[in-house]
Amino acid sequence: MKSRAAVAWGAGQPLSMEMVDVMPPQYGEVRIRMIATGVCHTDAFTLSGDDPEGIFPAILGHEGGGIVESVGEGVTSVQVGDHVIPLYTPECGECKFCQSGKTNLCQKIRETQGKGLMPDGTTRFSIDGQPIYHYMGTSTFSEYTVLPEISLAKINPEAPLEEVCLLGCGVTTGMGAVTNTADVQPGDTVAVFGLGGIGLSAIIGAQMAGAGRIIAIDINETKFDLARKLGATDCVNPKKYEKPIHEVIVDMTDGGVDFSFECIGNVHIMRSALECCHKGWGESVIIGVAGAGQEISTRPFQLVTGRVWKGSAFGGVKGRSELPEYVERYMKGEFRLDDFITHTMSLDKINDAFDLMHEGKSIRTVIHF
Ligand code: NAD
Ligand code: AHE
Ligand code: ZN
Ligand code: ZN
Repeated sequence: MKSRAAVAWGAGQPLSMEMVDVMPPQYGEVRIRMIATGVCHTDAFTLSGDDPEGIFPAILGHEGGGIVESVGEGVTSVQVGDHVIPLYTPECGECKFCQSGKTNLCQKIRETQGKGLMPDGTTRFSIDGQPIYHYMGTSTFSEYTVLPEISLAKINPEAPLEEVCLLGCGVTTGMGAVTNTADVQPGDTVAVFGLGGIGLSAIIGAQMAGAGRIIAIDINETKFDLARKLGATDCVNPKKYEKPIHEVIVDMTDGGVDFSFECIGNVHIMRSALECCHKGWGESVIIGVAGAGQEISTRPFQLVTGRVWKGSAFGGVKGRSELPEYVERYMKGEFRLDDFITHTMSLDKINDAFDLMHEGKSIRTVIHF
């Protein structure tokens, strides 16, 4: 079938609206009609050329919500009409990683997914016979996309896909990092570096966990109002201080925070986030994604003296078994998503969504199909 899609032809180029051929789903695959998709900083990261796994031409997008249009042979867990959230972290239930119970990082299809291909090593997208690659196994910037069955979370059909699409990445990542990767306890002091969709969701998670103090850090002060609304107790702009930001936070907190979260993707801030943690027990969680060739560093003494450095992907959430519950919690009103949706637009305007992100004017733009 034909599908409208925003194609990334090459690094650093704007996306281009195209009519793409989308093949029917093959064995174990599902074709879905996208209803809405968020635009995450990781899409911009890959488009910029900084992603070592970036492959072009590709259809980006990984924060979607859609409806099953057709299913391939052997598919048993979803049927036509089901409402689903695409998962860039699938859950097969069978691989060593799934079986371990210790991680959400299912590896069943990771190799082909990283090469922009379906598990059988081919792509379902083409234009005039030229293959177009998948992205993160999801490619949500297309009206129709094909995914492996294990990459779909079936959710409550009552949930508005135009909002819960944000649970496909940003909001789940931030909230999950606080409750799964870290274990924030009532009364803890938390620092969140970067107040985009991820950092603000980490603030929601910290507030829900009962953190006593939530320090929100960003160089763009327009983010502070929403951070406060979601539970931040202190908002700090590092540019307003002579001292390095980690020293500012240590001074504010009688020796450092219990937990910090890096939600930017800047290796220098990752170091600050670690070094603002309390000696003996403070834990820092890296969520931000850094470009090819970049590395983190610190004095090993920071770790010798009890600070812990961790990372988190998709908030440690197991997509098929746990994400539907996040949707239910949203439906019960435990947290809001509309605060995050600063802009909505149609797919043909998607380059504006990237501009708004780079200009620091949006939290999330949601594309409606
Ligand atoms: P965003 O662009 O919406 O937000 C980033 C924020 O960081 C902005 O508010 C910006 O002003 C702020 N910032 C930039 N430089 C700063 C600095 N030097 N000091 C303080 N603040 C600074 O991005 P997002 O969509 O929230 O994503 C954040 C990061 O998380 C990205 O690196 C993204 O790729 C990554 N990410 C990781 C996962 C995961 O599973 N690990 C999931 C989603 C996103
Ligand atoms: N491809 C990059 C890494 C990108 C990355 O870390 N992705 C996160 C999700 S970001 C969502 O917005 C992730 O889940 N990583 C785990 C994985 O298996 O990709 C690189 O550096 O090669
Ligand atoms: Zn994302
Ligand atoms: Zn698995």
